[in-house]
Amino acid sequence: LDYPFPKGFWWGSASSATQMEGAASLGEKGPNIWDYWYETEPNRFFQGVGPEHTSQFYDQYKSDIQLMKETGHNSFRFSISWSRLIPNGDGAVNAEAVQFYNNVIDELIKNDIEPFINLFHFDMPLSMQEIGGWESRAVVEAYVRYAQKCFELFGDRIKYWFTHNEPVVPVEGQYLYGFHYPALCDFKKAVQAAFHEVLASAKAIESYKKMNLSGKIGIIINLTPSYPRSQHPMDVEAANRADLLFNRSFLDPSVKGTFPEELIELIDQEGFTPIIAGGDLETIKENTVSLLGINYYQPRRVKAKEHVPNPSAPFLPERYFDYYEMHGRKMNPYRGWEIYEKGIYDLLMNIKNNYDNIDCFIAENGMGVENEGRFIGEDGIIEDDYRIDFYKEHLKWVHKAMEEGVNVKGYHVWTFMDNWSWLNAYKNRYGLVSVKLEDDYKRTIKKSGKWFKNLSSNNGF
Ligand code: BGP
Repeated sequence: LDYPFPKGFWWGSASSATQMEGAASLGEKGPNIWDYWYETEPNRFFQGVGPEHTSQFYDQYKSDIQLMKETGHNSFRFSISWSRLIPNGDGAVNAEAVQFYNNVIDELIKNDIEPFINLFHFDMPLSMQEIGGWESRAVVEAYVRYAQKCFELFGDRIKYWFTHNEPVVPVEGQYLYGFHYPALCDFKKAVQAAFHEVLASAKAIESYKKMNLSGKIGIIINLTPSYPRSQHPMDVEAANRADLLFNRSFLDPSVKGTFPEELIELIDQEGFTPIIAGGDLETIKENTVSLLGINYYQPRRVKAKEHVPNPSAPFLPERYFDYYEMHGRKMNPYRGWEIYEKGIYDLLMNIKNNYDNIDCFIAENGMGVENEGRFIGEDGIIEDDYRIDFYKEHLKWVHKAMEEGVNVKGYHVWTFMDNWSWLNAYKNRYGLVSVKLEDDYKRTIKKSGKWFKNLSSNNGF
């Protein structure tokens, strides 16, 4: 093996409830913002395919878990749907949901696949959004009760918990750029929502610790390393600001228990200081994560602003920097995101050097492809060599970071099987396993799924 990985390394994938369960209105399940948004605007992003029709894991979890085995999973991350478990967001628990998640957990364990549970993956219960979503303090408290319920119900078997997936994304989507309901554009609300997510995470960690269970609890953050166009101090400063706003806003409080001073100054100076209750900052300080999941897709290429921003335009992070298209950058030809493999190494080294070398793992990394059916070979399987190359090239850099001392515990791809995307339903496919919607959601392992099995069995490549 050119790239061996240590014994016990986690190989697997990540997923989320809304994107793969289907059964969105089954039984007592309450609506979340996606059910509602789809119902009211089915063609805004979703091309007429809604959460009801996501990959049917709810019905097929048993055979899907067999496919996880066949594709070499020794671990699997899924999220609990808050509105399935607690239909009103706060209060009574749905017994059918408890049964479902118990079944999934037990089936995974029976098949030697370690279940990793994430508590929040973009799917705010509608009743909670109606009282303000992450902007509202009451929702923080309801989330903590929901988290506690999950620890009580499943904490005997779950060793790895996560409070959020990509907490910056609901802030961007709901409060800045309009791609999650209610699609507002309000920087002040965005700051309050971000603060509440950080607080909710710390409070969930606090209640987990009080229960004296033996697992670890962490958070999953998407990191987009910011690269300046040049070493000119203004470009460097622009990249620093993008890093503060998009990465360090969650990374620092989650791992170090404090917000960066420079970020606080920036927010205060613009008049966006959030409401912070007495004791909140202490709660955040005392309840940092013991494991960090990192999602990596692409870097951020940043330059200093070239034009004075129009003061009457809505205030967005881009007030502080511009993006630029780096000459010669490598693009994913089948979707449009930049591919920069070394970014994964740079961000891991940053964790080692500036975040106490906390235990971490790659919690999502993957390549979306449009019209993937065009790559079906004669044997009827998708020959996704581009995806195998993508994984290999990233894993080489992960390996190098580990050789240099970063505590990386595993590598999870996005995702196990093709699933529904928040922005474009089934347009971009990511799975190790394909899902054919028009053929009763038929699953077929792709070439990358077979490759992943070898990767995991050999513990390297
Ligand atoms: C991450 C999310 C996932 C997933 C992925 C791919 O940010 O955690 O939920 O959707 O991105 O993105 P997309 O589906 O938009 O192509």
